[in-house]
Amino acid sequence: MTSDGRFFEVERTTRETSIRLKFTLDGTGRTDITSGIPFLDHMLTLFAVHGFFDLEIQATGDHADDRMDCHHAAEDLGICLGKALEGALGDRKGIRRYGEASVPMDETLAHVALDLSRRPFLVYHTPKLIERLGRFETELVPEFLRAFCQHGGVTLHVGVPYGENSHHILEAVFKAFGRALDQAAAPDPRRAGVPSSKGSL
Ligand SMILES: [Mn+2]
Repeated sequence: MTSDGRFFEVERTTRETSIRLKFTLDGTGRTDITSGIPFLDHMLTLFAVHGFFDLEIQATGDHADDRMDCHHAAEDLGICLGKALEGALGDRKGIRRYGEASVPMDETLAHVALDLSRRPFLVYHTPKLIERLGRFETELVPEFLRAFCQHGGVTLHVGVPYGENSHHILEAVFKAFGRALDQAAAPDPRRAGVPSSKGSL
């Protein structure tokens, strides 16, 4: 595995959104993100900075219309980030496969555990969130993450046992998500092949 080669670019256009996303697994946390949803830009920046990924996103679509919600953009951004992870990971040989992180943010604690298993699954438990942060509907976080898992081949568990402030809760989730993914995707020098007793992922 060459650590500087783990990069993938996705371009995806539908009648609902048009997205260009560049993802570097072994980056430095450099970001240039304009999704059209400022709160989601903030969350994806935290994900990249704390995971040491480079992430560029340009997204346009029906979410620019104030009469529409952000659902299509959130789901399609999850699809594109998942596809980019799948492409950047390649054959998944020699990686740690599992990652986990607990991240506090003031009164909140978020725990994320993930498996780069090619078994898409999302488990998501948080305290009740306020409906909206900016113009972003907080119920779209699991929609984004589910699409990411589906297209990235990831089992992802998000648990927030306690927390009060919705911004803090989601911020801790995205930081922990970045840290856990960084750990799982990192090379394990003891592992020559695919990290599975079955011999394939
Ligand atoms: Mn913040």
